[in-house]
Amino acid sequence: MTWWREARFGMFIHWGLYSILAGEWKGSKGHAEWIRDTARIPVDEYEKLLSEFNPVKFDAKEWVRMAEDAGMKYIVITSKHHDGFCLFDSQYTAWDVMSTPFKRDILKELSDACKASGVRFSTYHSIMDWHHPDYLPRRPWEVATRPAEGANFDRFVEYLRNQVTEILTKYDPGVMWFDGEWESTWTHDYGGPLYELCRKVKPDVIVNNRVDKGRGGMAGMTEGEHAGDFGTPEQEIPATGIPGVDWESCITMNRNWGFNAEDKNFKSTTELLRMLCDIVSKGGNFLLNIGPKADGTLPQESIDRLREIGQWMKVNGESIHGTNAGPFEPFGWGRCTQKRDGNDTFLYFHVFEWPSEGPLMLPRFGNEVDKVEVLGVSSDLTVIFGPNSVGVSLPSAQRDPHATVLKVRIKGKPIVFEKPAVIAPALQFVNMLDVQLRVASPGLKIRYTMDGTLPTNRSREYIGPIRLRATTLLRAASFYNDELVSDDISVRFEKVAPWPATTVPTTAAGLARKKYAGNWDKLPNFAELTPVATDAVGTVTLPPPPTEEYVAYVFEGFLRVDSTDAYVFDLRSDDGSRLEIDGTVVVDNDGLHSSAAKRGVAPLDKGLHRIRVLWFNKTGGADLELRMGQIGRPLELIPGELLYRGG
Ligand code: H79
Repeated sequence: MTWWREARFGMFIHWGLYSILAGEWKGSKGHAEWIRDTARIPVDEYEKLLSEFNPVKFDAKEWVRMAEDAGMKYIVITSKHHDGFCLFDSQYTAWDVMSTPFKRDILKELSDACKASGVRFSTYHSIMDWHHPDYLPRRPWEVATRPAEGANFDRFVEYLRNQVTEILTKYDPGVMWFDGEWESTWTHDYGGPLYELCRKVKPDVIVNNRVDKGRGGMAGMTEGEHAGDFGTPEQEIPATGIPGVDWESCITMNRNWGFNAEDKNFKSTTELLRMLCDIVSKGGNFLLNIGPKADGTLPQESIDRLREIGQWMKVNGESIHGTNAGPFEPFGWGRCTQKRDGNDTFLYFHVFEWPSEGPLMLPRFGNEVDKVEVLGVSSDLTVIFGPNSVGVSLPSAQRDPHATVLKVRIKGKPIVFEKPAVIAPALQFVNMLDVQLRVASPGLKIRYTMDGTLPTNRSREYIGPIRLRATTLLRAASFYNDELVSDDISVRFEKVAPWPATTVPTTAAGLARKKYAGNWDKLPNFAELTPVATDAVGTVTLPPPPTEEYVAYVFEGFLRVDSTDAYVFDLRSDDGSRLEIDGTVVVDNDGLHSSAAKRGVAPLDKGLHRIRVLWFNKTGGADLELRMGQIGRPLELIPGELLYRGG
């Protein structure tokens, strides 16, 4: 991952037959790379585009030069998008660029041009394929005109794997960027092996998380045990980074991925550069998309922005390339990245907004400052040092309208005056609760109180988990050299009475399960519905595949707990679900979503408790998993021996 982490900035290229249509089909506008689906173009009509694809102005070296000049370290181009058309010379299909008048292997030309530059070549390859006869499912609107009879998905997977091998061996991509993995036909049993295949054919290739089924919606981060080397937020930037987790936000320059002649909603150069600073300050990569035109040139707006981005990067690129997430939370006025320099550290502050009056005050930190400079400006900087504080003034003429970069060299690793984080399994408990406090920064002491007062430098120092046995207001703050240097945190932990157990005259093992049919966007009111089937199951489980759609299940019975305590429940589902215990909602995970987990706590007396799990699926992937654990202990799937049906 080393080169990829250092790169921080890449170019996404969406190019294919759809670029010819430029977003319009028979007067219907607003489309792009999805046009065959969104404008419902029959496959035989779409195929006619083959004879029109002739991008005579395409110049691989020129594209790579534009990326390189913009400070981008890699390009990711669509080897194949959802329409199935291949921009490369594939021995496995004629639905490729060699069947067009152009007859030039675009991937080969770009891969070669990259080799002669500082830009790495990479490919985007769609799993979903609306052209291959064996791909399933069909688009809903063409089920009648393109019947699925005779289609064999396993044969499609073989085609996919053959092409992936072909791309890896012929074009040497640094990243294999999969997409279109969300349809129900693509499962973990295909995703895991496809990742393995990439690794086997090209051991150093980096594979995104859309190879498998672990992507959590558009937020893009991997959930559960799934393959993939990095998360893929799409059209969004996470609120915070996650230490040790690799991710890349892919974002369009206007509103569309593929070329749309009417889409003039381009983000400004300033906006794009600030997005870059924001992403890198959180430890991510920025994959900025362009949608070339059918003649092989880029929209002028994209050319202009790439050039302006490049001018900024030429001066300020060192604050991006090879840097890591900054040690501070985002500021109202800008962002911060950092780079190690031996035992010392460079902090790069990206200043978006200067104060209307007076110096810009940097966040307080504990390190000695070696040097402060402005990238691209040799003089005119005024620096005011106070106790653990640095103020900076720069005449407005010297400021960069996109982002001015202050490069600050400090001794050692950053000592950030951050408030402690609280780590606790729940806010409620029955017997006792162990609470941990943590700061990431070296050199800080945490002090805390349990009587509601603000911690002072005489309060108790945190050295290990605090065991609570009664309702407590815990307050804590960070101290440096015995001085209070952070805001304080204050959390109330409550000792609660357990819910009484019920008695049931007779019981049988397992849960009663009722099945309902319907088209819902959230859990319906089951009291008004009649089940279409009823059975009994050992645990909270859905029927084995094939995945059912437009369906809901309700599990009902009793849960046995063997000691009186607070219990944590983790309910994962795709789509929505809810857990009720003794008639109270403990976890609400309702709504249309891909696989996502939520937690809740229930204080329970030793004995039997009524349990109800409600779940529904509209379309696509489906799962349901209920874990529980005594507070402070690991969570496990609820075993059958703890579940009973009423007598
Ligand atoms: O290639 C570009 C788009 O054409 C493609 N990805 C980018 C990089 C793309 N296809 N579809 N979408 C983007 C949006 C689709 C979102 C959804 Fe889902 C698919 C909503 C429900 C299924 C995946 C699973 C995202 C949320 C849940």
